[in-house]
Amino acid sequence: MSDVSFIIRPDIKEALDKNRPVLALESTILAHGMPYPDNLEFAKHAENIILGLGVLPATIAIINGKIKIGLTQEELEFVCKTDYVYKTPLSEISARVAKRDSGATTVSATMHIAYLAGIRVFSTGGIGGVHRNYNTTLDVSQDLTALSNIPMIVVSAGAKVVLDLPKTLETLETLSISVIGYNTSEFPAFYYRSSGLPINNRAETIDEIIHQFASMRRLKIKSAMLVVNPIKKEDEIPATEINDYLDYSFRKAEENQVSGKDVTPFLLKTIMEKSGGECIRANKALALNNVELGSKIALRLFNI
Ligand code: PSU
Ligand code: MN
Repeated sequence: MSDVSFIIRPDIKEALDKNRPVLALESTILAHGMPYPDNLEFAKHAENIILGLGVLPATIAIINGKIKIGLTQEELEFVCKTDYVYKTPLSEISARVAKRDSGATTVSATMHIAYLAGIRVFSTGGIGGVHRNYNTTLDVSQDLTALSNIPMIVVSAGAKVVLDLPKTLETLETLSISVIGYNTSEFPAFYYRSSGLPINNRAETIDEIIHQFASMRRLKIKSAMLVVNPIKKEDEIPATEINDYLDYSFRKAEENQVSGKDVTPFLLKTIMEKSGGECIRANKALALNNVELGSKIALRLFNI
């Protein structure tokens, strides 16, 4: 075998060796989920929140074929500014490495790399899931299959609202993924708190999350624990407003014949433009909220 390029920033390596808390972060949300400079502002704000809580942020990306765990400031800027950074799901990590390309890792790819490095907690914005036009496209995100066989804690504000949320929730169940509502009994709808879809496992405290995860590990359950953390009330956008933006974005996607892995970034971009920046603000706010919860989970996890 030739080289497996896998570079952990030295401070993160040391923290993992000494069993200190580390929180994984993805890079697709930066390269393909938000425009520049919002993405860079968000990335810096997220890292500051995590560091402030005494946890090390480990953003994961592929830079010129090297898998990086923990980016330098320059690398972070590169990922946020450069338009030839490929959106990279788990199935495409090997292609990016072999071709010496740069790639922004999605939830599925980030989970795989983080787990390999010994990181147990990961915060994102919203996971991918079953797309609304599933019946004709069979489009289901690799995030769901990754969640079904990588045993770590993933914190998200539910699945992105551009998806079919009832089908996504059903599929999470089919794939044996434990969904825990953090102070909620409903699956959150990304930009707003309440989807109307009940979930029956609610945790009031971080301790409850830790205990359930510890029990999953003892039972050798291979799937992830998906902690769903609704956007804060003051940051949410009403469902009616979002539905208008969604109708417009779906129409635009059809007109432009957008397909495959371009669908999610296209829809998010169109919604963000149509809402005049309101959805960017909400997306940042929900992702920062997840980063805060993920850090607190990481702190407790490394203390048990
Ligand atoms: N959360 C966000 N914005 C994003 C994403 C998540 O707030 O852009 C990304 C994640 O990387 C996720 C991906 O894995 O969208 C899902 O893409 P797809 O539907 O093509 O699997
Ligand atoms: Mn897809």
